[in-house]
Amino acid sequence: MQRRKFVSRAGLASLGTLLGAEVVFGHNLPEGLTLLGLQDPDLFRRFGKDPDMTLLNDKPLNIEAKAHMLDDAVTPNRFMFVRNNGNIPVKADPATWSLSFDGESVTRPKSYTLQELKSRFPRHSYELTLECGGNGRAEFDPPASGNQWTVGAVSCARWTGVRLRDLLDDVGITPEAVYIGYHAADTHLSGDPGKEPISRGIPLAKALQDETLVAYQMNGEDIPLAHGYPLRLVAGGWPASVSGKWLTRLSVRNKVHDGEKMTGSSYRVPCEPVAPGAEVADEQMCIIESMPVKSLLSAPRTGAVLPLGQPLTFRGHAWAGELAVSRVAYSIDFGSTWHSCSLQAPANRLAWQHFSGSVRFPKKGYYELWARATDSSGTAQPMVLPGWNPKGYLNNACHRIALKVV
Ligand SMILES: Nc1nc2c(c(=O)[nH]1)N[C@H]1C(S)=C(S)[C@@H](COP(=O)(O)O)O[C@H]1N2
Ligand SMILES: [Mo]
Repeated sequence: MQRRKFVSRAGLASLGTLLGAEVVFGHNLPEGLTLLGLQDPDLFRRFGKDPDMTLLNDKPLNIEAKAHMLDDAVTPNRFMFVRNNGNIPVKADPATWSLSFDGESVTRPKSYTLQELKSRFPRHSYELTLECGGNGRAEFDPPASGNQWTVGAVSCARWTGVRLRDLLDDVGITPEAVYIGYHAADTHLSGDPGKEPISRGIPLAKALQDETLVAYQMNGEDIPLAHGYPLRLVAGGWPASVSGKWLTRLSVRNKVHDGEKMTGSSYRVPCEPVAPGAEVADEQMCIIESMPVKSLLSAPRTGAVLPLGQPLTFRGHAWAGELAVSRVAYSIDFGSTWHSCSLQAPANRLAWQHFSGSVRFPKKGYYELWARATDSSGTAQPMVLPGWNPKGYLNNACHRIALKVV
Protein backbone atom coordinates (compact mmCIF):
# COMPACT_ATOMS: atom_id res chain seq x y z
CA MET A 1 0.00 0.00 0.00
CA GLN A 2 1.25 3.48 -0.85
CA ARG A 3 1.72 5.79 2.10
CA ARG A 4 -0.08 9.07 2.00
CA LYS A 5 2.25 12.03 1.49
CA PHE A 6 1.96 15.16 3.58
CA VAL A 7 2.97 18.72 2.82
CA SER A 8 6.51 19.38 4.09
CA ARG A 9 7.32 21.79 6.89
CA ALA A 10 8.85 24.28 4.42
CA GLY A 11 5.82 23.96 2.16
CA LEU A 12 3.52 24.64 5.11
CA ALA A 13 5.49 27.72 6.06
CA SER A 14 5.08 29.18 2.57
CA LEU A 15 1.36 28.31 2.49
CA GLY A 16 1.09 30.15 5.80
CA THR A 17 2.79 33.19 4.28
CA LEU A 18 0.39 33.22 1.32
CA LEU A 19 -2.63 32.94 3.64
CA GLY A 20 -1.29 35.41 6.17
CA ALA A 21 -2.00 32.87 8.94
CA GLU A 22 -0.48 29.65 10.28
CA VAL A 23 -2.09 26.47 8.92
CA VAL A 24 -2.70 25.04 12.40
CA PHE A 25 -3.28 21.35 11.61
CA GLY A 26 -1.09 21.62 8.53
CA HIS A 27 0.87 18.44 9.41
CA ASN A 28 -2.29 16.52 8.46
CA LEU A 29 -2.68 18.22 5.08
CA PRO A 30 -2.28 15.71 2.24
CA GLU A 31 0.04 16.73 -0.58
CA GLY A 32 -1.82 17.87 -3.68
CA LEU A 33 -4.86 19.20 -1.82
CA THR A 34 -5.28 22.94 -2.44
CA LEU A 35 -6.41 24.93 0.57
CA LEU A 36 -9.81 26.52 -0.01
CA GLY A 37 -8.43 29.76 1.38
CA LEU A 38 -6.08 29.89 -1.59
CA GLN A 39 -8.79 29.22 -4.16
CA ASP A 40 -10.22 32.60 -4.92
CA PRO A 41 -13.94 32.20 -5.45
CA ASP A 42 -14.17 35.37 -7.50
CA LEU A 43 -11.76 35.57 -10.41
CA PHE A 44 -13.14 38.95 -11.41
CA ARG A 45 -12.39 40.51 -8.05
CA ARG A 46 -9.00 38.83 -7.90
CA PHE A 47 -7.91 40.37 -11.20
CA GLY A 48 -9.69 43.69 -10.69
CA LYS A 49 -12.20 43.07 -13.49
CA ASP A 50 -15.63 44.63 -13.76
CA PRO A 51 -18.20 41.99 -12.70
CA ASP A 52 -20.17 42.56 -15.93
CA MET A 53 -17.34 41.43 -18.17
CA THR A 54 -17.94 38.11 -19.91
CA LEU A 55 -16.12 34.97 -18.77
CA LEU A 56 -15.41 32.79 -21.82
CA ASN A 57 -13.26 30.22 -20.05
CA ASP A 58 -11.75 29.87 -16.58
CA LYS A 59 -9.03 27.30 -17.40
CA PRO A 60 -7.24 29.02 -19.02
CA LEU A 61 -8.70 32.36 -17.98
CA ASN A 62 -10.34 34.24 -20.85
CA ILE A 63 -12.52 37.29 -20.22
CA GLU A 64 -13.90 39.79 -22.70
CA ALA A 65 -15.38 43.27 -22.47
CA LYS A 66 -18.78 44.34 -23.73
CA ALA A 67 -18.65 47.11 -26.33
CA HIS A 68 -19.94 49.85 -24.02
CA MET A 69 -17.21 49.05 -21.45
CA LEU A 70 -14.58 50.14 -23.96
CA ASP A 71 -15.74 53.76 -23.89
CA ASP A 72 -12.62 55.18 -22.17
CA ALA A 73 -9.97 56.81 -24.34
CA VAL A 74 -7.36 54.68 -22.56
CA THR A 75 -8.58 51.26 -21.43
CA PRO A 76 -8.42 50.76 -17.65
CA ASN A 77 -7.54 47.34 -16.22
CA ARG A 78 -11.11 46.64 -15.13
CA PHE A 79 -12.36 46.60 -18.72
CA MET A 80 -9.32 45.05 -20.38
CA PHE A 81 -9.88 41.62 -21.91
CA VAL A 82 -7.75 38.73 -20.64
CA ARG A 83 -6.48 36.08 -23.00
CA ASN A 84 -4.41 33.30 -21.48
CA ASN A 85 -3.17 30.12 -23.14
CA GLY A 86 -1.83 28.57 -19.93
CA ASN A 87 -1.75 29.17 -16.18
CA ILE A 88 -0.84 32.57 -14.81
CA PRO A 89 2.53 32.28 -13.03
CA VAL A 90 2.07 31.87 -9.28
CA LYS A 91 5.36 33.47 -8.37
CA ALA A 92 6.17 36.73 -10.10
CA ASP A 93 8.77 38.20 -7.77
CA PRO A 94 10.09 41.53 -9.07
CA ALA A 95 13.18 41.26 -6.84
CA THR A 96 14.44 38.15 -8.61
CA TRP A 97 12.83 38.62 -12.05
CA SER A 98 15.23 38.78 -14.98
CA LEU A 99 15.08 39.00 -18.74
CA SER A 100 17.72 37.09 -20.68
CA PHE A 101 18.72 37.27 -24.33
CA ASP A 102 19.84 34.23 -26.26
CA GLY A 103 19.39 32.69 -29.72
CA GLU A 104 21.53 31.94 -32.77
CA SER A 105 21.90 35.60 -33.68
CA VAL A 106 22.70 37.36 -30.41
CA THR A 107 26.25 38.70 -30.11
CA ARG A 108 26.49 38.89 -26.29
CA PRO A 109 23.94 36.66 -24.52
CA LYS A 110 22.98 38.63 -21.42
CA SER A 111 20.55 38.86 -18.59
CA TYR A 112 19.03 41.98 -17.02
CA THR A 113 17.30 42.37 -13.70
CA LEU A 114 14.10 44.37 -13.60
CA GLN A 115 15.98 47.11 -11.76
CA GLU A 116 18.66 47.25 -14.48
CA LEU A 117 16.03 47.56 -17.18
CA LYS A 118 14.42 50.43 -15.30
CA SER A 119 17.60 52.30 -14.46
CA ARG A 120 19.95 51.68 -17.39
CA PHE A 121 17.68 52.36 -20.37
CA PRO A 122 15.53 55.35 -21.35
CA ARG A 123 11.86 55.01 -20.47
CA HIS A 124 9.16 55.49 -23.14
CA SER A 125 5.35 55.49 -23.02
CA TYR A 126 2.86 54.80 -25.82
CA GLU A 127 -0.83 54.06 -26.08
CA LEU A 128 -0.96 50.79 -27.98
CA THR A 129 -3.89 48.90 -29.47
CA LEU A 130 -3.85 45.21 -28.64
CA GLU A 131 -6.50 43.10 -30.33
CA CYS A 132 -6.64 39.31 -30.12
CA GLY A 133 -6.37 37.76 -33.58
CA GLY A 134 -9.52 35.78 -32.72
CA ASN A 135 -11.66 38.80 -31.77
CA GLY A 136 -15.00 38.32 -33.59
CA ARG A 137 -14.53 34.55 -33.93
CA ALA A 138 -18.06 33.88 -32.64
CA GLU A 139 -19.52 34.98 -35.97
CA PHE A 140 -17.75 32.49 -38.23
CA ASP A 141 -19.82 29.93 -40.08
CA PRO A 142 -19.00 27.07 -40.21
CA PRO A 143 -17.94 27.83 -36.63
CA ALA A 144 -14.30 27.96 -35.63
CA SER A 145 -13.15 26.32 -32.41
CA GLY A 146 -11.51 28.40 -29.70
CA ASN A 147 -12.75 31.15 -27.43
CA GLN A 148 -15.92 32.60 -28.90
CA TRP A 149 -14.87 36.24 -28.72
CA THR A 150 -17.52 38.70 -29.89
CA VAL A 151 -16.23 42.28 -30.07
CA GLY A 152 -14.49 42.85 -26.74
CA ALA A 153 -11.02 41.33 -27.18
CA VAL A 154 -9.39 44.68 -27.86
CA SER A 155 -7.78 47.30 -25.65
CA CYS A 156 -5.68 50.42 -25.88
CA ALA A 157 -3.76 51.07 -22.68
CA ARG A 158 -0.75 53.26 -22.01
CA TRP A 159 2.35 51.07 -21.79
CA THR A 160 5.66 52.22 -20.32
CA GLY A 161 9.02 50.56 -20.48
CA VAL A 162 12.20 50.36 -22.52
CA ARG A 163 12.46 50.07 -26.27
CA LEU A 164 13.25 46.55 -27.41
CA ARG A 165 15.58 48.23 -29.91
CA ASP A 166 17.70 49.72 -27.10
CA LEU A 167 18.10 46.26 -25.56
CA LEU A 168 18.98 44.71 -28.92
CA ASP A 169 21.62 47.44 -29.38
CA ASP A 170 23.05 46.52 -25.99
CA VAL A 171 23.25 42.77 -26.59
CA GLY A 172 24.21 43.13 -30.25
CA ILE A 173 22.68 41.15 -33.08
CA THR A 174 24.40 39.48 -36.03
CA PRO A 175 23.50 40.22 -39.68
CA GLU A 176 21.62 36.89 -39.83
CA ALA A 177 19.05 37.99 -37.21
CA VAL A 178 15.51 37.91 -38.63
CA TYR A 179 13.08 37.24 -35.78
CA ILE A 180 12.68 37.77 -32.03
CA GLY A 181 10.91 34.96 -30.15
CA TYR A 182 9.58 35.37 -26.61
CA HIS A 183 9.55 32.95 -23.69
CA ALA A 184 7.51 33.50 -20.57
CA ALA A 185 6.82 32.27 -17.05
CA ASP A 186 3.25 31.03 -17.49
CA THR A 187 2.87 27.24 -17.30
CA HIS A 188 1.26 24.70 -19.61
CA LEU A 189 -2.27 23.54 -18.72
CA SER A 190 -1.06 19.92 -18.74
CA GLY A 191 1.30 20.74 -15.87
CA ASP A 192 4.23 19.54 -17.97
CA PRO A 193 7.14 21.88 -17.08
CA GLY A 194 8.81 21.03 -20.40
CA LYS A 195 5.97 22.57 -22.42
CA GLU A 196 5.33 26.25 -23.04
CA PRO A 197 1.72 27.43 -23.44
CA ILE A 198 2.77 29.94 -26.08
CA SER A 199 6.05 31.30 -27.47
CA ARG A 200 5.51 33.65 -30.37
CA GLY A 201 7.38 36.69 -31.62
CA ILE A 202 7.96 39.34 -34.22
CA PRO A 203 10.18 39.90 -37.25
CA LEU A 204 13.22 42.10 -36.65
CA ALA A 205 11.71 45.11 -38.49
CA LYS A 206 8.77 45.15 -36.05
CA ALA A 207 11.12 44.63 -33.09
CA LEU A 208 13.11 47.72 -34.09
CA GLN A 209 10.14 50.11 -34.24
CA ASP A 210 10.12 52.99 -31.73
CA GLU A 211 6.83 51.78 -30.22
CA THR A 212 7.87 48.17 -29.57
CA LEU A 213 8.39 48.02 -25.82
CA VAL A 214 9.56 45.71 -23.11
CA ALA A 215 7.07 47.21 -20.69
CA TYR A 216 7.02 47.28 -16.90
CA GLN A 217 4.03 49.58 -16.44
CA MET A 218 0.48 49.82 -17.70
CA ASN A 219 -1.53 53.02 -17.24
CA GLY A 220 1.12 54.44 -14.93
CA GLU A 221 1.24 51.51 -12.51
CA ASP A 222 2.86 48.09 -12.28
CA ILE A 223 1.36 45.84 -14.96
CA PRO A 224 -1.60 43.92 -13.46
CA LEU A 225 -0.80 40.23 -12.88
CA ALA A 226 -3.24 38.96 -15.52
CA HIS A 227 -1.63 41.24 -18.12
CA GLY A 228 1.96 40.16 -17.65
CA TYR A 229 3.37 41.42 -14.34
CA PRO A 230 6.17 42.31 -13.97
CA LEU A 231 7.41 42.45 -17.57
CA ARG A 232 5.78 42.22 -20.97
CA LEU A 233 6.61 42.58 -24.63
CA VAL A 234 4.18 45.01 -26.28
CA ALA A 235 3.99 45.32 -30.06
CA GLY A 236 0.84 47.30 -30.95
CA GLY A 237 -1.17 46.89 -34.14
CA TRP A 238 -0.34 43.18 -34.50
CA PRO A 239 -2.36 40.28 -33.12
CA ALA A 240 -1.94 40.64 -29.35
CA SER A 241 -0.54 37.08 -29.24
CA VAL A 242 2.85 38.53 -30.22
CA SER A 243 2.88 40.65 -27.06
CA GLY A 244 4.31 38.10 -24.64
CA LYS A 245 3.22 38.47 -21.02
CA TRP A 246 5.38 37.47 -17.98
CA LEU A 247 8.42 37.86 -20.20
CA THR A 248 11.58 36.04 -19.10
CA ARG A 249 13.61 35.47 -22.26
CA LEU A 250 13.97 36.80 -25.78
CA SER A 251 15.63 34.70 -28.46
CA VAL A 252 17.27 36.44 -31.38
CA ARG A 253 16.60 33.95 -34.16
CA ASN A 254 18.24 33.43 -37.55
CA LYS A 255 14.91 32.09 -38.90
CA VAL A 256 11.23 32.66 -38.29
CA HIS A 257 10.71 31.78 -34.62
CA ASP A 258 9.34 28.24 -34.33
CA GLY A 259 7.98 28.39 -30.76
CA GLU A 260 4.61 27.12 -29.55
CA LYS A 261 1.67 28.49 -31.59
CA MET A 262 3.83 29.79 -34.44
CA THR A 263 2.93 26.91 -36.76
CA GLY A 264 -0.08 24.94 -38.07
CA SER A 265 -3.32 26.90 -37.92
CA SER A 266 -2.33 28.94 -34.83
CA TYR A 267 -2.43 32.66 -35.53
CA ARG A 268 -2.14 31.87 -39.23
CA VAL A 269 -4.66 32.29 -42.05
CA PRO A 270 -4.80 30.93 -45.61
CA CYS A 271 -2.37 32.98 -47.75
CA GLU A 272 -5.08 33.04 -50.44
CA PRO A 273 -8.83 33.16 -49.72
CA VAL A 274 -10.55 29.75 -49.36
CA ALA A 275 -14.17 28.58 -49.43
CA PRO A 276 -15.87 28.38 -46.01
CA GLY A 277 -15.12 25.05 -44.36
CA ALA A 278 -12.20 24.21 -46.69
CA GLU A 279 -9.21 22.19 -45.46
CA VAL A 280 -6.02 24.18 -45.81
CA ALA A 281 -2.54 22.63 -45.97
CA ASP A 282 0.12 23.98 -43.58
CA GLU A 283 2.21 25.37 -46.44
CA GLN A 284 -0.77 27.44 -47.58
CA MET A 285 -1.04 29.21 -44.21
CA CYS A 286 0.59 32.61 -43.53
CA ILE A 287 1.41 34.22 -40.18
CA ILE A 288 -0.90 37.11 -39.27
CA GLU A 289 1.06 40.36 -39.08
CA SER A 290 -0.57 43.81 -39.09
CA MET A 291 -4.25 43.64 -38.02
CA PRO A 292 -6.95 44.88 -40.42
CA VAL A 293 -8.92 48.14 -40.12
CA LYS A 294 -11.74 47.98 -37.58
CA SER A 295 -13.99 50.12 -35.39
CA LEU A 296 -16.18 49.82 -32.33
CA LEU A 297 -19.17 51.87 -31.17
CA SER A 298 -18.69 52.32 -27.42
CA ALA A 299 -21.58 54.71 -26.66
CA PRO A 300 -24.49 54.47 -26.46
CA ARG A 301 -24.76 50.81 -25.52
CA THR A 302 -26.78 48.63 -27.80
CA GLY A 303 -30.50 48.65 -26.97
CA ALA A 304 -30.60 52.39 -26.16
CA VAL A 305 -34.02 54.06 -26.31
CA LEU A 306 -34.39 57.75 -27.15
CA PRO A 307 -37.27 60.14 -27.66
CA LEU A 308 -38.13 61.28 -31.19
CA GLY A 309 -36.71 64.70 -31.97
CA GLN A 310 -33.68 64.31 -29.74
CA PRO A 311 -30.42 63.91 -31.68
CA LEU A 312 -28.30 60.92 -30.69
CA THR A 313 -24.63 61.55 -30.04
CA PHE A 314 -22.45 58.48 -30.38
CA ARG A 315 -18.76 57.67 -30.18
CA GLY A 316 -16.20 54.91 -30.44
CA HIS A 317 -12.69 54.00 -31.53
CA ALA A 318 -11.12 52.87 -34.79
CA TRP A 319 -7.74 51.26 -35.48
CA ALA A 320 -5.92 49.80 -38.45
CA GLY A 321 -2.88 47.75 -37.43
CA GLU A 322 0.28 49.42 -38.69
CA LEU A 323 -1.74 52.01 -40.60
CA ALA A 324 -3.72 55.05 -39.51
CA VAL A 325 -7.49 55.34 -39.86
CA SER A 326 -8.36 58.03 -42.41
CA ARG A 327 -12.16 58.03 -42.16
CA VAL A 328 -15.02 56.64 -40.09
CA ALA A 329 -18.54 56.75 -41.53
CA TYR A 330 -21.90 55.80 -40.01
CA SER A 331 -25.19 54.60 -41.42
CA ILE A 332 -28.69 54.34 -39.88
CA ASP A 333 -30.31 52.80 -42.98
CA PHE A 334 -28.52 49.41 -43.08
CA GLY A 335 -25.61 50.68 -45.15
CA SER A 336 -27.59 52.35 -47.91
CA THR A 337 -26.17 55.81 -47.18
CA TRP A 338 -23.07 56.74 -45.18
CA HIS A 339 -22.10 59.97 -43.44
CA SER A 340 -18.76 61.05 -42.02
CA CYS A 341 -18.00 60.98 -38.31
CA SER A 342 -15.53 63.36 -36.76
CA LEU A 343 -12.26 61.53 -36.25
CA GLN A 344 -9.32 62.39 -33.97
CA ALA A 345 -5.65 61.83 -34.66
CA PRO A 346 -4.12 58.98 -32.61
CA ALA A 347 -2.24 59.79 -29.37
CA ASN A 348 0.73 58.21 -31.12
CA ARG A 349 1.29 55.71 -33.93
CA LEU A 350 -0.45 52.35 -33.21
CA ALA A 351 -2.97 53.88 -30.78
CA TRP A 352 -6.66 53.66 -31.58
CA GLN A 353 -8.42 56.83 -32.76
CA HIS A 354 -11.60 58.24 -31.29
CA PHE A 355 -14.59 59.08 -33.48
CA SER A 356 -17.94 60.66 -32.72
CA GLY A 357 -21.07 61.87 -34.45
CA SER A 358 -24.60 63.09 -33.99
CA VAL A 359 -27.65 61.80 -35.82
CA ARG A 360 -31.37 62.61 -36.02
CA PHE A 361 -33.98 59.97 -36.74
CA PRO A 362 -36.89 60.63 -39.15
CA LYS A 363 -39.62 58.79 -37.21
CA LYS A 364 -40.34 56.43 -34.32
CA GLY A 365 -39.17 52.87 -34.71
CA TYR A 366 -36.27 50.41 -34.64
CA TYR A 367 -32.91 51.41 -36.08
CA GLU A 368 -29.38 50.11 -36.26
CA LEU A 369 -26.35 52.35 -36.12
CA TRP A 370 -23.46 50.97 -38.13
CA ALA A 371 -19.88 52.27 -38.11
CA ARG A 372 -17.32 51.69 -40.84
CA ALA A 373 -13.65 52.70 -40.81
CA THR A 374 -11.28 53.13 -43.76
CA ASP A 375 -7.50 52.91 -43.37
CA SER A 376 -4.86 55.20 -44.86
CA SER A 377 -4.42 52.89 -47.85
CA GLY A 378 -8.13 53.18 -48.75
CA THR A 379 -9.23 49.77 -47.47
CA ALA A 380 -12.55 49.81 -45.61
CA GLN A 381 -14.10 47.33 -43.20
CA PRO A 382 -16.43 44.80 -44.80
CA MET A 383 -20.07 45.21 -43.76
CA VAL A 384 -20.43 41.49 -43.13
CA LEU A 385 -18.04 38.69 -42.16
CA PRO A 386 -14.82 38.71 -44.23
CA GLY A 387 -12.84 35.71 -45.51
CA TRP A 388 -13.49 32.48 -43.66
CA ASN A 389 -10.41 30.78 -42.19
CA PRO A 390 -10.05 27.57 -40.17
CA LYS A 391 -9.42 29.21 -36.77
CA GLY A 392 -11.72 32.20 -37.17
CA TYR A 393 -9.21 35.05 -37.11
CA LEU A 394 -9.44 38.62 -38.41
CA ASN A 395 -13.16 39.26 -38.35
CA ASN A 396 -13.18 43.02 -38.92
CA ALA A 397 -16.82 43.36 -40.02
CA CYS A 398 -18.61 46.60 -39.15
CA HIS A 399 -19.89 46.96 -35.61
CA ARG A 400 -23.65 47.55 -35.23
CA ILE A 401 -25.81 48.64 -32.32
CA ALA A 402 -29.60 48.47 -32.01
CA LEU A 403 -31.63 51.60 -31.14
CA LYS A 404 -35.27 52.42 -30.57
CA VAL A 405 -36.83 55.84 -31.10
CA VAL A 406 -40.07 56.30 -29.16
N1 LIG B 1 3.07 34.51 -21.85
C1 LIG B 1 1.93 34.68 -22.50
N2 LIG B 1 1.78 35.78 -23.27
C2 LIG B 1 0.63 35.98 -23.94
C3 LIG B 1 -0.42 35.05 -23.90
C4 LIG B 1 -0.26 33.90 -23.07
O1 LIG B 1 -1.13 33.03 -22.94
N3 LIG B 1 0.94 33.76 -22.39
N4 LIG B 1 -1.56 35.24 -24.65
C5 LIG B 1 -1.39 36.08 -25.84
C6 LIG B 1 -2.63 36.38 -26.52
S1 LIG B 1 -3.23 35.18 -27.56
C7 LIG B 1 -3.23 37.59 -26.41
S2 LIG B 1 -4.60 37.99 -27.33
C8 LIG B 1 -2.70 38.62 -25.48
C9 LIG B 1 -3.77 39.03 -24.49
O2 LIG B 1 -3.30 40.07 -23.68
P1 LIG B 1 -4.11 40.52 -22.40
O3 LIG B 1 -4.55 39.30 -21.65
O4 LIG B 1 -3.18 41.39 -21.62
O5 LIG B 1 -5.31 41.31 -22.88
O6 LIG B 1 -1.58 38.18 -24.74
C10 LIG B 1 -0.67 37.37 -25.47
N5 LIG B 1 0.50 37.10 -24.68
MO1 LIG C 1 -4.96 36.20 -28.84
